Amino acid sequence: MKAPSPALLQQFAVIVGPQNAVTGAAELEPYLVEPRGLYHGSTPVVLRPGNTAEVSAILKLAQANGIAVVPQGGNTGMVGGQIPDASGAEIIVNLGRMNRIRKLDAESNTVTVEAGVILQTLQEAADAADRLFPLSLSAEGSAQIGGNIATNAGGTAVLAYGNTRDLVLGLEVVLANGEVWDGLRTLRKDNTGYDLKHLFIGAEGTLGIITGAVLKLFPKPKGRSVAFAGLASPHQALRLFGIARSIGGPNVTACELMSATSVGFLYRNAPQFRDPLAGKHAWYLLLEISSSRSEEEARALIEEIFVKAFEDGVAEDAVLAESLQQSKDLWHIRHALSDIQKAEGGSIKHDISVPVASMPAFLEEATALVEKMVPGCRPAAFGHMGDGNIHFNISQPVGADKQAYLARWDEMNDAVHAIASRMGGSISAEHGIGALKRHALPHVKSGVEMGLMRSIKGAFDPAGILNPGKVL
Ligand code: FAD
Ligand code: 2HG
Ligand code: ZN
Repeated sequence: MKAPSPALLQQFAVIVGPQNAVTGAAELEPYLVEPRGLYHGSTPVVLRPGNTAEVSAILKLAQANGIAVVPQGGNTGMVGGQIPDASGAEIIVNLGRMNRIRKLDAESNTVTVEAGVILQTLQEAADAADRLFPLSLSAEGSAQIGGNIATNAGGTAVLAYGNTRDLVLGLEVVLANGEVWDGLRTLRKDNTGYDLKHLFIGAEGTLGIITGAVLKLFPKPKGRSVAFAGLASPHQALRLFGIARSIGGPNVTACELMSATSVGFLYRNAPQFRDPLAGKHAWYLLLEISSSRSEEEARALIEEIFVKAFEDGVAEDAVLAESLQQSKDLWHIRHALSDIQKAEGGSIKHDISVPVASMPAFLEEATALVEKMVPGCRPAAFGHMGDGNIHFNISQPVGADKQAYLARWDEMNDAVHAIASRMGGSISAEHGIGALKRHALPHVKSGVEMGLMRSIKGAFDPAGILNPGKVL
């Protein structure tokens, strides 16, 4: 697509006000690189609109002039969807200034927000109203709710509350031609024609710019208990999860698996973290139990789970948090695992899901395969075991050349994805397709599915200005 002329850039700047049109090279830089450092884009301008009308005016002008627009939230996406290409022609629309919580209705258990509200801010607002907004992920201090919706983010509470898609009641979206769709409905039941919001959820900014949302709130649990267990294998982790589910049922609100290598990276590179267990174990499981009644009930359930786990020889050791601070510390270990991998050099990442019961077989087979492909590589898997979603990330061999190792990304991805696919799994459980996995999409979707997706894209964005080169 063509680059905007200086005169057109001026017109875009007038819409948001010159102070909200970022142009200097140093000021642009934070908008142009993403967390993995895999993509580094270029843009003439980042526009930071303050309201829906401004977003509408930007898209109207962009479509009329054939200018590509990359929507961006907190820039924490893992597949490069929020980064423009290297041409320097694409403009970024960052939603960060649209950060108002418009209405929190505790009685109806709904909250209406602008897209740029930071996830953690929303969690805190719900908490202050004695409610829970359950979406939780390690990047919650920066990720925006619009980005969460655009990626249908998963995170650590999917087991109990579902993906972001399950938390959305209504949306406000600016279409490619600048038209505003006001779908900010608060209803829990509404079977009136196609449910359009679901097309925008997970579309990664390719069908419209989300400017507002109505989200579900939940009763705040009265008690929470967190345990950190050491285990011999993913098979034992699966058995522990089974025990937890049979005793705790819907009270099991998180089940996160971590390999010894993944937590070892943390203790080695960030000494402020301490291993909560005395001995060494091959795998670790963080289990969270919530109770709508009391701390005592949550504690009693988790104790019952571990009595059974030790009786059955499933867990080798475990610590149960004795205080809120200890619970936070255990969670902190889990949340730090993604970032710390950078300290160990190049990491080739996977975000796969398989049926939960296939997780041990997947890990065994995939580990053997990558160790054969790159002798000395270090699988450092961790993830959302309760959802069958593992981040099967492989760090480079110690002392290897980082770029030479990363050059094997596609080859390793293809091999690992083939195993997941054979097991009926997905190559992107929660991070999306973006730019990173675009080439792989036609291999995991049928011709019928690709055709339908292209038709939808053509109907919503006939000029192809919205996030070109992403997803499709
Ligand atoms: P961005 O990164 O800015 O954008 C992501 C995509 O959404 C892009 O395609 C962009 O074009 C589009 N987009 C953004 N805002 C809008 C909008 N308003 N309208 C339309 N399109 C838009 N993800 C998980 O699912 N689960 C996890 O557990 C998880 N943990 C993470 C941990 C770390 C340390 C990091 C760095 C990332 C993690 N992620 C996780 C990935 C990321 O945080 C999520 O994808 C998040 O939902 C992205 O939100 P964002 O605001 O940063 O979006
Ligand atoms: C998490 O679960 C994120 O922490 C990040 O989804 C995963 O770094 C990763 O691959
Ligand atoms: Zn994750």
